[in-house]
Amino acid sequence: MTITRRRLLAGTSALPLVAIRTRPAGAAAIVCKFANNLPPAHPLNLRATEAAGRIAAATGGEVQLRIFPSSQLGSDTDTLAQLRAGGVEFFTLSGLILATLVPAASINGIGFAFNSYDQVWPAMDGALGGFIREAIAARGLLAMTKIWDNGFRHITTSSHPVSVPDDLHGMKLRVPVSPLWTSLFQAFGAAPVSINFNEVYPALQTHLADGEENPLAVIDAARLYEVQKYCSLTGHMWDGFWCLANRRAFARLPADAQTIVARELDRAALDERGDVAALNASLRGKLTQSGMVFNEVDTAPFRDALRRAGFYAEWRRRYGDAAWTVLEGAVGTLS
Ligand code: X2X
Repeated sequence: MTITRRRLLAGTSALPLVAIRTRPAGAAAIVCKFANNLPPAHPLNLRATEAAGRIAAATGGEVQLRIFPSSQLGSDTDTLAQLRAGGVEFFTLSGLILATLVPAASINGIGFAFNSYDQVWPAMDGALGGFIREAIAARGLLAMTKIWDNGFRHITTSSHPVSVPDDLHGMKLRVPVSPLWTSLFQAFGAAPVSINFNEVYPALQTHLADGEENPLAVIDAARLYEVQKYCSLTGHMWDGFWCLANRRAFARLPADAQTIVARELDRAALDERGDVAALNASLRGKLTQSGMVFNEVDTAPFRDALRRAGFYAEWRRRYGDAAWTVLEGAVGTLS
């Protein structure tokens, strides 16, 4: 590719000039792997790719983020281990899965805690998110300030719509690898099976699982509508991706590059939140055209089922009163 002078000017004119570094002649670029489990078409990958471009431009090419979508470097469980060991520098991971290492990080996934995004962002950008980020730091990982959106999760199945908790009874339901997810669906009487996302499509295709649950943006981007018929709008939890960095790798970046990387990843997170909100509002029509059958769900019987099963009491005990108070400060009294 030839870069003409015009292109060069067009490409850089939007950047604040103060942010541009020049790489010392001969200095090697620092290449960082940025891993995630989502398909390339998901807004998380589109916005991460944009951030990588801005970071390269603002560091004069010194810092290069290489994006690895679709669990190319391994399952979430494997990639978390690689992040800790330093083989992967950046990784966006659901707080609920991160909870296998940082138990507090699943707290936003308590069933029916959040009603809407109006509660989610003030909590996750405020006290609740701060509490979780401290717990993450205590386990040696660095979380960027802004959590990326996954979304409110809904249940899909190949067999029948879910309208009341009994519809889940005995259902082989794929859940991500996380104690909270297993506990939630056991409380409904389902038979949850823990499967990393990179194996979900074939697991549904072969009926290793008959159902799963995800936000509409994931159901669409991963083409789960090809192997699932019904989508029941339970919105049973809100889930987001912490943008995690290996602390030693991040500390090795030049100080001004650290500032640029953190700023641009947080900017990408905010852009991605906007994209996902728009998709969540529009995708029902597209997925219906692809053959999915949607139903609205009255969530009250589901909350009652959780209460009766002792779900809230159990998780309050597991997180501890201090954490539970921060959660209730954001969403009101639970249980
Ligand atoms: O594994 C999933 O279902 C996904 C893509 O939503 C998460 O990463 C939690």
